[in-house]
Amino acid sequence: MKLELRGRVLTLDRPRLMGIVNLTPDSFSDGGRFLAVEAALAHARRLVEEGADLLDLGAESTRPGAAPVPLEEERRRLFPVLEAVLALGVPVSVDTRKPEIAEEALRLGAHMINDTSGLADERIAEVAARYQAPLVVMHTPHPDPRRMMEAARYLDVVAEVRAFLLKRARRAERLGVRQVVLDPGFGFGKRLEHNLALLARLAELAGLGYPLLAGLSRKRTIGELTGVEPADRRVCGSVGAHLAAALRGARILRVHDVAAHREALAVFWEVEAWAGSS
Ligand code: HH2
Repeated sequence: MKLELRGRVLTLDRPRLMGIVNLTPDSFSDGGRFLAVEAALAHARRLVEEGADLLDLGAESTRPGAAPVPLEEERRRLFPVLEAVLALGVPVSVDTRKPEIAEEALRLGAHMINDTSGLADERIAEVAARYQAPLVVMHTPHPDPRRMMEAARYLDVVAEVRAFLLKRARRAERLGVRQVVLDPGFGFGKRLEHNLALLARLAELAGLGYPLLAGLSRKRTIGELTGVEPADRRVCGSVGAHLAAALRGARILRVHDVAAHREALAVFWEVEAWAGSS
């Protein structure tokens, strides 16, 4: 399997690391630190040096309870950094729910759109299709972060997420999207037991035949399982979760701590390769 990033190709025969560059003043783990373009660029550069295969730039926080960011504000936060980061030469994904932002980002040269709304506004798929960019289709039970935890009610979370993703992926394809990437949306309208069920049964989503992205980096679930409160100290727990995800077929891991994941994967994937060849 491979990811076709508008002329660039990322093979997915092993797990790849998507480094997170947050441009939000209210992100739960590194809010406010990367506001200035220079600081954001330095952060992106460091993630690339540490071994990120692609970067994910987001200017609107989507954590539970977050208020929407107006279009102009998202534009102001995102585009100066995007232009600078594109010059680093690694593929860049843009984390946005707005078709207008997606369109402008792709026009500037971004390689992929990461829509955490689960295709709430279908125009984003039309935009991705027009620019032949892959689109991440992520599950959320409610596109508004202020409402999504109220919607954290499932009979069988894995079956429901699977059905949702399949339906939205097919819709995106009908709208012309060339490549869809699926993501269960860990933490998006999901409590600990939901996240654990999804992680344990991730192979059922990997089996759908689309590249699978997993993002558990520093999330509340990691804090709940490890007892580590400050989000930026949840590195080991995040690595543990992502190795479990990789073992079940996730091939893009969305992470804050690239160096730690790179090291862990170097060992983990070597063992997997040996197991596969012996
Ligand atoms: N999680 C977050 C944001 N974007 N995109 C995908 N595809 N999958 C995810 O799990 C995901 C995502 C939330 O994490 P973070 O960016 O660190 O925080 P914030 O939303 O506060 O910026």
